[in-house]
Amino acid sequence: MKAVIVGTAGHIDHGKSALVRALTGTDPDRLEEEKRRGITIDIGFANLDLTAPSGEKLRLGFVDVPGHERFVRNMLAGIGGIDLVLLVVAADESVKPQTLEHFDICRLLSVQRGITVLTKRDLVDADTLEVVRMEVADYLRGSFLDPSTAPMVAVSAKTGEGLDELKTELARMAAEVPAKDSSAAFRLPIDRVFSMKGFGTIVTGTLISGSVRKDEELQIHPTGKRLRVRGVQVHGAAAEQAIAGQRTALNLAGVETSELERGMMLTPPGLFRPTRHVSVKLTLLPSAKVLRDRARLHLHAYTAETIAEVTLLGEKQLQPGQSGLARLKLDDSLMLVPGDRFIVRQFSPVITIGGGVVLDALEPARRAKAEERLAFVRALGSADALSVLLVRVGRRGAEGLSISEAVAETGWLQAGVELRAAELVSSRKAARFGDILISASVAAQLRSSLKASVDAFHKANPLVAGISREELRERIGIGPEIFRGIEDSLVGDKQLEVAGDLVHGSGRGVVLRDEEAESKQRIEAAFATSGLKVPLLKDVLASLPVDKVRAQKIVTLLLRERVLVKVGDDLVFHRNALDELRKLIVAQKAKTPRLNIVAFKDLIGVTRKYAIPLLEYLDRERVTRRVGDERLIL
Ligand SMILES: Nc1nc2c(ncn2[C@@H]2O[C@H](COP(=O)(O)OP(=O)(O)OP(=O)(O)O)[C@@H](O)[C@H]2O)c(=O)[nH]1
Ligand SMILES: [Mg+2]
Repeated sequence: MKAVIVGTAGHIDHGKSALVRALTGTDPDRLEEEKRRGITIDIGFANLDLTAPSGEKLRLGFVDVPGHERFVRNMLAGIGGIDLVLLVVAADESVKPQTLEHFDICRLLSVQRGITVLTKRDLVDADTLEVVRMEVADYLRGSFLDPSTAPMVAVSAKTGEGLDELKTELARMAAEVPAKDSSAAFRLPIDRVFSMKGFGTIVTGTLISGSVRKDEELQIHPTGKRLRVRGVQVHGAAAEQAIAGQRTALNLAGVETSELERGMMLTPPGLFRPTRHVSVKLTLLPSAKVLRDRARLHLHAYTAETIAEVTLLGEKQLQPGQSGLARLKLDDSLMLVPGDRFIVRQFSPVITIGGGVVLDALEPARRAKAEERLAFVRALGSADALSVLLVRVGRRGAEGLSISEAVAETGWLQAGVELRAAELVSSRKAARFGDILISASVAAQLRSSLKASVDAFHKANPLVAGISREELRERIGIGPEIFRGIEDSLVGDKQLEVAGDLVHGSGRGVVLRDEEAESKQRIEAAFATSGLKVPLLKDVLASLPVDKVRAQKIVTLLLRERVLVKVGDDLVFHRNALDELRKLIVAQKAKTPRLNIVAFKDLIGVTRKYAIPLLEYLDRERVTRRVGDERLIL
C-alpha cells in the first residue's frame, strides 16, 4: 500500500481541522485546550484509506497544522515531510494573512502538489463563492497551485457537500506522488515524544527517507545517543517496518522521554554527524526587508528549530525576492544533509521572510577562505550527483575524501557513494587508494612532487641508496594510504623503485667511483675480520684513499645497508660479529641465566671499554636486561 502525507495549510478558523475530521472521522485536535478553545495549537494526525483510479490502495496520513500566527513554529514542525498540501480558504473570508504565510512556506519548502479547498461553502451564496474562487485563483496564478493545473474544490464540512469530489482529487493526486526513496538512509525527524504505560518511550514523526525495522539500532541527533527499536507502528497500527512517506511511531528501548524532544532526528548509527555550520542557497520573500550580512534569524528545518547567524557569500546584502549563497552559523547542532529545505523567520518581530536549501552541512576541519567557500558552494549548487562527489573530493585536496566521509557529507547510502566513486575512477576524474578518493589533478601533482622529492634526495645524497619511505611521506605531507597509492603508481610506471624501506629513482643503484668502491670494501673488510675486537672507526677512515667527507658518506651508506651497526660513539661493529655475539649469549643462558661484567668480558674476550657499550646494545636489543649490577639473559 502506498503511503502519502497530506498537510493542511491556511488561516486560523478557516476549517482545516473540521475538514480533516469530515474526511477521516478523526478529530486531529487532541489536546484538551484545543477542544476547549476551538483552535488548533499543535499539529494533529489522522488517516484515510483511498483507492487510486488505477485500483492501487492508498494510505493517506494527514498532518493538520494550526493557523494561528502565534503557532507558525508548530505548523513548521508538521509541514516538513509532506507530499501534498490542502490549502484551506474559508469561502466567507477569502485570503487572509496566514493563508499567505502558509502558502509562502509551502513554496519555500518546494512542496510540489496540492489542492485548494474552499471551505464553509454552506455559509455563502453561489455569487459570493464565485467571487472568492476568482480572488483565490488570482492569488495562486503562476504557483504550483495555479488553477489551470491544480484542482480547486469547494466543500462544506457541515453538510458534506464536495467531500466526495475532494476525495476523488486526493486519490488522483496521491497516486501521482513519486514514492519517497525508501532505499536512502533512514531519517526520522521527531515531532512527538511521550511514554505509554506498558511500552515506555514512544516517538512519532513523518519518515522522510529510508526505512526502519523492529530491533534495529539507531542513533539520536544531536546528542549522539544510541538506542534500539522495540516496536514499530505505521499510521497507528503495529508493523514489521516503516518506510519513507509513512507516519511512524517507534517504541524505543534504552532511552528516557526526558532525553528526547521534538526537533531531534533518528538515523542509523555511525553514519551522520550533526552540524553547526551549513552553506545554503537562501531565498528571500518579496515581502521581506533587505537581509544584511551577520543578521540573526530563526531557522526551522523539519521539526527542528534554532537561531542562525547569516554570512552572505558574495554580495553583502540580499534583496527581497532574490536568492543568494550564504553560510549559516547555528546556535544548536542540527542533523542536516544537502538537499534539506528550511525556513527562516525574522528575529523580531517573528515573521516568515524566506527559506532555502542546504548545499553543504559538513565542513572539513581546515577552515576554508571566503573565496574558496564561495567557489565550492557555487560548484555544488549547479552540479549533478557525480560532479557533486568530484567537487567534494576536490575540496579535500591531498587529504582525500574517504567513502564514509562522503556518506556523511552527502547523505547518500554507501552503495550510492561506491557506485559514483567507481564512475569517477573509471572516467579518470579521481583516483582511489584504499578507502580514500583524491581528484585526478591532485594525484598528478602528488606524483610529480613525490618524484621530484626523490630526485632532490639523490642529488643531495649521491652515495646513499635511497630515501626512507617514512621520511619521503613526511616530506610530501600526505597520509599513508595515499602515499602508498602514489608510490605504487610511480613504481608501476617504472619511475621509482622500492627496495625494502628505501625508495630510489628507477635504475639508480648507488654508483661508486673506483676509489670509493675500494674504500667501501676496505672498511667492510676491516670490521668483518676483527670480530668484536674492532678497530676505532676514525683509524680505519684515516687509512683510506678518499677524503674525510666522502669517507663519512661511505660509512653512512654501510650503516644504512646495515652492514655495519653503530653500538656507541665512534664504535662500530660488523653485523655478522653482532649476530655471533647474540648466539653466544643465548647459548649461555642454559648454563647460567645471569652475567656480570667480569663474566661477560671473560666470555667474549674484550676490554671493559667495549664490554659496557656491547651490554647496553644487548639491553636495547632485548637480548639481556639489566638487574642491579648483573644482566639477566632473556
Ligand atoms: N458552517 C460551517 N462551519 C465550519 C465548516 N468548517 C469548519 N467550520 C467551523 O469553523 C470553526 C473553525 O474550524 P476549525 O476546523 O477549527 O478551523 P481551523 O482552520 O482548524 O482553525 P485553526 O486550527 O485554529 O487554525 C469551527 O467552529 C467549525 O465548526 C464548514 O464547512 N461549515
Ligand atoms: Mg485546526
